[in-house]
Amino acid sequence: MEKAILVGLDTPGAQWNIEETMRELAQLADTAGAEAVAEVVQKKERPDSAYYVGKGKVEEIRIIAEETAADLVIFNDELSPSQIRNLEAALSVRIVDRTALILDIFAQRAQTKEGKLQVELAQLNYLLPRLTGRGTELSRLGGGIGTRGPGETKLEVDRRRLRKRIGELKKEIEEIRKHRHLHRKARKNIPLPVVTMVGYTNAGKSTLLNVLTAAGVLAMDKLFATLDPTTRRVKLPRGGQFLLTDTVGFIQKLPHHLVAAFRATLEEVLEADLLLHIVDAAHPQAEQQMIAVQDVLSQLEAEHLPQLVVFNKMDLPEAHPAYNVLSHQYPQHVAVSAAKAKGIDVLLDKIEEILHRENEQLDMLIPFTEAQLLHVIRQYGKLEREEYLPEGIRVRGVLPRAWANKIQQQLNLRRT
Ligand SMILES: Nc1nc2c(ncn2[C@@H]2O[C@H](COP(=O)(O)OP(=O)(O)OP(=O)(O)O)[C@@H](O)[C@H]2O)c(=O)[nH]1
Ligand SMILES: [Mg+2]
Repeated sequence: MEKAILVGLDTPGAQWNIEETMRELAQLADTAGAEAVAEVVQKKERPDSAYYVGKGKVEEIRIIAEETAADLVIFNDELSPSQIRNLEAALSVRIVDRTALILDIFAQRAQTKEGKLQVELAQLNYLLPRLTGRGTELSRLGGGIGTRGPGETKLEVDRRRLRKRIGELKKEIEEIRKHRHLHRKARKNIPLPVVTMVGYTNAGKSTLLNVLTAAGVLAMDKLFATLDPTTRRVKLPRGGQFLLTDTVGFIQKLPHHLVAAFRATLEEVLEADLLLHIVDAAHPQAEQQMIAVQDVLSQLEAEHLPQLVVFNKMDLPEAHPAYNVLSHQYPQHVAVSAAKAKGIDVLLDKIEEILHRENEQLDMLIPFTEAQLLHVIRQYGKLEREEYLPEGIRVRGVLPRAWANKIQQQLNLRRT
């Protein structure tokens, strides 16, 4: 394990309490494979533009680094290219900021081709303005890009090579997305409403998916255990079905390059009829975590989707005080313990109720090739009239909005 010194700023008006944010940084470091050997926190109005911490603190960190033989220093915010350069010169150890740390974890976790390409894209976009020509950064990525040498010319060559690779990555990611679109288009399935789980990392999303579907998704006490979305079918109490998607966890200060790179996948996932916002109610910063999740959702323009808040880990006594406060702020909620499979019936009832809540008047023309859609209307709503016209079947009736939306989406997909 590499030895790391963790450095954070205690700034006035910060959302998170400093102990908790440093604890999270230590967890991130641990997940990435580094052991925290020391922690340095400075109370400061705002980050120093040259060194992030004050000049005196830099010297303090240098001494600690020598004493502990640290391999790297990890900073709790994203650093500017010049801050990294200055700190590297002053400390002579590797400097890693919060963004690079999260990108590193994602790089280790990515399983699918698409996930790997997206992480690489985010890493290169992060790296591009930070190339110094002095040497260490590119080799950190390992593989593919070549070894470093000093010199301005070499730097220009590297920049050009990076830009070229970024272009290629974007193209490849777009190809995969197109392919998936075609695949979806070719599938002739009965459309089902989509429920997507979102939440802070480690909230219990994968555990809940496993309880509901026996999916066998990896769930563990690590940050970002899940990267690639998984979708499973779940049965509702009164016989209906929906698709449940587990997805990557969010975190405060999620690197914007990462959000940008994952945008395409996340947007598809968020074409949902309902979001389940899973909350670790036992976490001391549960409320701040909820705010961080809402923040990422608004970055993804998904804050308008209907949301059901699921307070999880209710088996733990620590969950009760937070629940007592937060449950009033989120009237639309349920309380569960995914680990103990408690409250699952209530959760499913609530999902069913929400999916059925709003009915829509239907008046649409269904092509003969999509006649299976009539079954959906019969099963979930009321088919009042069907009229066989030369160009298809004109149907009128009522259907819960969630299913009506899916039928509309399927018809649109056929037309593209
Ligand atoms: N006590 C308790 N622990 C839980 C509960 N649900 C999940 N956990 C634990 O919380 C940890 C994280 O669970 P995951 O299901 O991996 O969380 P996740 O939201 O999928 O996390 P990421 O994939 O990292 O975003 C695991 O150690 C679970 O065993 C619960 O209801 N009670
Ligand atoms: Mg997970």
